[in-house]
Amino acid sequence: MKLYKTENGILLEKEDTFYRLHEQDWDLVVNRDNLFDWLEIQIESLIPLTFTNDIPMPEILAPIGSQEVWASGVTYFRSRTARMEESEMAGGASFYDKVYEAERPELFFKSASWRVVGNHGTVRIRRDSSWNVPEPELTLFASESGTLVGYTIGNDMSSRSIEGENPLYLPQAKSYTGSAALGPCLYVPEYALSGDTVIDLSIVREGEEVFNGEVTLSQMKRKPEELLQYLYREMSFPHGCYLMTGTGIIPPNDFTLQKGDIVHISIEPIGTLTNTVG
Ligand code: DO4
Ligand code: MG
Repeated sequence: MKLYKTENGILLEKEDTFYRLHEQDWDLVVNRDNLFDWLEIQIESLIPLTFTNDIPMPEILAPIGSQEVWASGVTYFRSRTARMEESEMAGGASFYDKVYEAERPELFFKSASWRVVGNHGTVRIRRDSSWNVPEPELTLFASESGTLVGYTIGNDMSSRSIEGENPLYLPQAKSYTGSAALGPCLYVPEYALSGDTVIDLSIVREGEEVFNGEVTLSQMKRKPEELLQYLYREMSFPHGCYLMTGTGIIPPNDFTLQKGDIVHISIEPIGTLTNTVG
């Protein structure tokens, strides 16, 4: 099942049919350990909606209320190698190698909810950054107790030039206006996503695809539960929390995003997150 936050309230989609939930407070709806079962019960008393030209589907917003967005780093071999290359001159290479092998993962704060961009929103590259990429990431949603209850698609927009200059600049490379996108929905499955789930990234410039890459979840070194366990160790999240799980797709080193590029990130059961670089 999929939950959409829209300009006209919270919609539930099951098998291509949409319903409007009775409960319309996003934080109350999503923050429950048994979210899938609760939605199954809700649907029994909901009326199917029909969208037409006269009554179109309302605009979809980022699937977030009061939740924070955190992110994981260097969870794929490809990410480890790319970071080692970009920070070689700064002497930062060994940090990335070590964190890839270490028991403790890299976790960092990515965004407050109000700064998150939704599907079809505009993401940004920093004006003081010369080398920029989108990072397509499976994004977990966990309830207050740390239970994984759903997924969305995340774009961890990043400055490789700033991060590569000095690893201590990571917060500036990762967190700025327009650097975090989530959507299109919160996907709430009965069972966890399997390792053969594919993440696909396509970057389109002036109508031409300039980069395409894909990776499967099985290539991630860490388990989602392991990342959440570390995140929740010494931190409380009263409304639940989103956690991006790191990127396994990084364009070649001579690639940088340009204004006007369109970034599509698809994860089959969840959908596609599309953002324009502004
Ligand atoms: O170590 C820096 C950030 C890594 C990251 O964002 C990723 O691997 O996705
Ligand atoms: Mg990332």
